[in-house]
Amino acid sequence: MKRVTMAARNHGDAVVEAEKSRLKPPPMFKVILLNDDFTPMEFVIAVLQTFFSMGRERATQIMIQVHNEGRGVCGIYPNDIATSKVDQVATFARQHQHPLQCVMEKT
Ligand code: TYC
Repeated sequence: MKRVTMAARNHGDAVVEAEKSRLKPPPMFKVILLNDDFTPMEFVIAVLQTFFSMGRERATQIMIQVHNEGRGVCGIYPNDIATSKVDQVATFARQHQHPLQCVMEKT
């Protein structure tokens, strides 16, 4: 593929040619929480705060959405990060004997 340079930009005195990246952005994956009838709401809020860096308000909104609609997106990440989040949630849920399920889906 032909190299393409972007418009010249002025950095103080120096004029530099920024080169357009020839790397494709990585495939991204939605991490999705699934509803069930048994996992306590407070546990789901704790999961969203702990593993998805949400504040209590946002975590509560997402938990309610999952409770009402059956599923909800917790975040969108590259493959390795998404896989790690799914594993962390599964491990944490198992430790507490809750049936909470978390899956990933290519965007
Ligand atoms: N439905 C659960 C309850 O009523 C709460 C819940 C919300 C469970 C979200 C899982 O991903 C979930 N206790």
